[in-house]
Amino acid sequence: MADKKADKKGLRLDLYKKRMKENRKKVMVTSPLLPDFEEFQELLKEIWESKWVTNNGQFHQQLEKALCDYLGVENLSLFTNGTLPLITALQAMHITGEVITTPYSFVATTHALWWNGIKPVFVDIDTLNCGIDPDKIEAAITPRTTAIMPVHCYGNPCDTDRIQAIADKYGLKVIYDAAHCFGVKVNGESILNHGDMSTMSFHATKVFNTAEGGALIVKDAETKKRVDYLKNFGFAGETEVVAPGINSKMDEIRSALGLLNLKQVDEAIEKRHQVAMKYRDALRSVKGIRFFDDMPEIRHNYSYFPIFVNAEAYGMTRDELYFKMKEKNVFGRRYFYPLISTFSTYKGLPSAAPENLPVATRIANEVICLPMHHGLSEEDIDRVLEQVVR
Ligand code: T4K
Repeated sequence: MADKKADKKGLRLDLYKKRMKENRKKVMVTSPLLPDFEEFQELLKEIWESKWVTNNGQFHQQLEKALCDYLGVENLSLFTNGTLPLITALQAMHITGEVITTPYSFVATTHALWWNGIKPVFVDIDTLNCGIDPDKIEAAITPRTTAIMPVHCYGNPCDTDRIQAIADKYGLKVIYDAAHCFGVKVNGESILNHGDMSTMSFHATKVFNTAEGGALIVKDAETKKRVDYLKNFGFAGETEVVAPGINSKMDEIRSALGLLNLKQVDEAIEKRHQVAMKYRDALRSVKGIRFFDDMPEIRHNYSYFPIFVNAEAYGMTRDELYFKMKEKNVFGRRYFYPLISTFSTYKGLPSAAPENLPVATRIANEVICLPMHHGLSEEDIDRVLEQVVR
């Protein structure tokens, strides 16, 4: 009898210790997809033996081709991150004056305009997808407007048809910041084929990563040639410089990492999908929490799982929930709070006034992106939900 009691106590202690260990373990908002280390070493060995480590090497060329095939695009140029393709796209198309954009994104989107001496004009967003609201674009167009730079936020496609119709009516270019869109398709077609150009980020925190990296997707081979010059200081040959380019070439090590990650990205997206379904099942009945369901005819990539907290209905503010999660080592992120339009560089712009951006202002105060990645365990998911479900 005494033995049995001791066993039971021991079991409870083990469970308690397991729980404590789990609670101490951090559940991060994301975690990078990494290939098998030995497979990566094999490719590194090839790089070491070839002594060709950057400047359009064999892995760079292979990755550009493999990404075109995977993503369903014709012309893709690799970059060192997702910010320089934005800056380069604007250079390549000689965009000047004013560009209409969203305040609800990562700062890089607007910084790319600023680095080109372009004035950002912020337009409010739509709650349906957190992308720029097409109904509000025309009112922001002035004689100085030359382009629209929307973001497919969280990988949710913008209303590309309506944006294109407005661009055509006013003779504007469209550059999509598609940093979140790896593998996203609409009616079986890549989202990256919309607009004049699209940009991607392959940062460690993205669905597909090369540690740091990115790409610019363009319409034709001639434009890709120009972009390739621009990312290589403007060199068109050993001694000829045709434009004031920058250095943004992806090296062989990152390209090799990308080639290996590409082989496992579908499996990673499926794992993300499973996480999304579990979150949705558990959150559907929680009052005051809104989230996105799959949209018709879209192949999603589940890059982020944003929830929007209505403080009154939920009985707790977004920040109260965010810090409560943090205390339990569950690390969501408030992407995208604060709005770009509130940062010191931009807040003086007339379009940055909160009255001009009521939806974005509200959403930025409601959002928490829950942990979402391929490596989340059942226990991790339960720990996230324990914090949010009430
Ligand atoms: N346009 C849009 C719409 C974007 O969202 C972004 C970038 C860009 C353009 C520009 O692309 P890049 O030039 O960055 O390629 C992160 C990323 O740095 C940034 O790429 C991303 N968007 C943005 C939304 O999020 P932080 O400051 O939140 O990252 P950080 O370092 O806090 O990492 C978040 C979590 O990820 C960590 O808490 C843990 C995990 N993590 C992170 C890293 C770097 C890892 O587990 N391992 C890692 O190596 O900005």
